[in-house]
Amino acid sequence: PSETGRVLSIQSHTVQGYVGNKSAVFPLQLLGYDVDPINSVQFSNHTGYPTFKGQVLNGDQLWDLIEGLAANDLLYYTHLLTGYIGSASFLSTVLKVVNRLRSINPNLVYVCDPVMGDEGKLYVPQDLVSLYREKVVPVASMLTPNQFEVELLTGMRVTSEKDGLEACNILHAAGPTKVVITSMVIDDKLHLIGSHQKGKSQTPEQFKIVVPKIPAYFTGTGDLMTALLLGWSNKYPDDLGRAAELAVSSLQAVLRRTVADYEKAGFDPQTSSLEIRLVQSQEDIRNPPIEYKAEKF
Ligand code: ATP
Ligand code: PLP
Ligand code: PXL
Repeated sequence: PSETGRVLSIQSHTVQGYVGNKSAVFPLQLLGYDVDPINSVQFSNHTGYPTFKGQVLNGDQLWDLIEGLAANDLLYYTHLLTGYIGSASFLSTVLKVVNRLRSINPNLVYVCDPVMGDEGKLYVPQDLVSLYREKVVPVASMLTPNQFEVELLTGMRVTSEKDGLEACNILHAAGPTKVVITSMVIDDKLHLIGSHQKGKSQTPEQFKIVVPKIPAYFTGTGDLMTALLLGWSNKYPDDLGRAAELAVSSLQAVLRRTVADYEKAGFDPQTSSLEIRLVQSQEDIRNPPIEYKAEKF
């Protein structure tokens, strides 16, 4: 594995529980990265709980932090990572951040999880969809949509592996050289589809990883997955399949531990959304035994 880097991670912060930066910063640090978090919100807990309290950072406040870093020559980053973003104005400022970071490091890798919804339901304002499609996708280096998000970005229905591969090709043509559809449900199993276009007008290298669906509902797993994909794909820049095997194997180990720990404590893991057991899973993050293999198309 090669060099690590310095990551600017613009994501949610929750006081309790693991979503957004709480789910991404620690794993990236374990993999050896310097991670500088900007908290796009600070909430008591994630929004899936009955209530939450807290504050939202606006675009001007984000830009203020960037100016502060710039004034001290602290804007050199190898990677920018973004996840859930709640408003078009904040996302527009993120676009300004991408340009600013690339003016300092033209090789900046922008890893974007275009969080918009899941299972046919949008949980961001509608005006974010066209902004992601028209402005964000073209500047992203790696994109990690789920099945629903890939449909929103390409305008096509994506229900089979073949659709997924075609959607990846459409997204490559729009910008990102690496695309990972983090989950598609096919026959009750979860399929991850990965695609790496190594050169302009080259045929992408494509693969899938199939995992069984665990009968429980987790929050923050998408954020963890994107962080792990950033971490491993930078260590294996020419082998996205290998990077995805490592990320998936870590993630599944975390999820198994999470379910086991809830059961030990006497909770039924099917009754509510589970907080992932991140701190307890350090070894599975640093050194994941590969249990799930990438199958080439
Ligand atoms: P996004 O953050 O873009 O909305 P997403 O919807 O894919 O991403 P999740 O559904 O949280 O995010 O899934 C992230 C990863 O976690 C996937 O690769 C999936 O395989 C894994 N995962 C999530 N839930 C389960 C589950 N119940 N059983 C097995 N794996 C799961
Ligand atoms: N539900 C709501 C209301 C959200 O805001 C988010 C944010 O991303 C999610 C679910 C998704 O969580 P995950 O990243 O685990 O898919
Ligand atoms: O990506 C998950 C996420 C991020 N940020 C906030 C959330 C959630 C999931 O519920 O509530 C604030």
